[in-house]
Amino acid sequence: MTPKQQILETLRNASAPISGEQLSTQLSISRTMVWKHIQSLLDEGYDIEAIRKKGYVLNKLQEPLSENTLTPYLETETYARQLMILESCSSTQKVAKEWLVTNSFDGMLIVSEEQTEGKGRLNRSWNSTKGKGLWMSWVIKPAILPHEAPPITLVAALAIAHAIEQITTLQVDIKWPNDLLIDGKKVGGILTELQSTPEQIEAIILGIGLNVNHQQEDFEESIQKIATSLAIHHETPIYRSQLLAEIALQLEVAIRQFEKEGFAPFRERWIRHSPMIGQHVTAQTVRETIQGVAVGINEYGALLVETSQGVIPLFSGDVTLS
Ligand code: BT5
Repeated sequence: MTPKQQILETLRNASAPISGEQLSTQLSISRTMVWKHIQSLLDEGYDIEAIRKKGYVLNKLQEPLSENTLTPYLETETYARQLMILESCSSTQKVAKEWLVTNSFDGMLIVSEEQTEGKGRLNRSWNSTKGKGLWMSWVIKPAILPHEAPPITLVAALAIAHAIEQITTLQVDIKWPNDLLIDGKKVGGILTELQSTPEQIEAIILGIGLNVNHQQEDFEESIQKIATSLAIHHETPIYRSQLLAEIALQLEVAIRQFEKEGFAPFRERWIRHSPMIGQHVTAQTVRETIQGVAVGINEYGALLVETSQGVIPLFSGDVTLS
């Protein structure tokens, strides 16, 4: 470890301010060198406060994502064991696709502090404010057949909801197929892209956007009314590295189970997380508008809508309460 990394590590583990003198003695370097390293950390985006007569305090919550901050929390076998952390990119989905041209790893994580062209489904845009959220793509290679892939989005949504509940105790709802909601507002979204031949899956790129430490004004004007973040509903800000490691774990556990047992063991839990079940809905698909009551979900992850013409399974689309 370099002296700069040692300073960071000491501040990260400290429960009280650490003085320049303490750091200088501990690392056997001059006070001037300590000061220079602190300046350099500030330049890198670390939020370090110098409290008069007491010392330095690192604000972990504003800490940029890094392998150093993530690894101590990571409990997975393969997920996030290879990773790329970017300061900025167009879209982590795009970076993942480029990476896949010459690489292969089940559980590769690409995460960026900012996306300039973040994407939702149907090429909609995804607002990805710098440093506030988790904008990430997971490259996974589950041992399933291409036609078995659709419920992956629902399994991922459950895993993320579970991870959030573990770290924050917030209650997260899932809106079919890919929205995570808190109090009816969107806190996250999932974009699942499949690379496969008719016979086998080459990779699934699971794009996840999660609003973590935003205040309401951090969102673009156009989504102010529909978007929310975890921090808006939580008393204290959330340490993104810890949350990311928990998401990695819950995703890995869920996808492994899905590979072996399919969607059946997730179905009940998914329904419990989805307040829309039992409600009158309007579903907009690429081809038509369907009205009816959302009555459940089948083993392929299709939403079942009871209409005057009978129960219709919905494989894609946008659903709103009517
Ligand atoms: C989604 O699409 O919800 C999928 C979003 C996936 C984003 C991730 S971020 C990492 C990875 N890289 C990418 O480029 N994408 C993935 P959809 O259901 O189509 O919802 C899109 C709609 O959500 C937009 O039209 C807005 O109305 C709204 N929206 C955009 N940004 C938002 C945000 N930050 N929070 C809440 N809602 C947002």
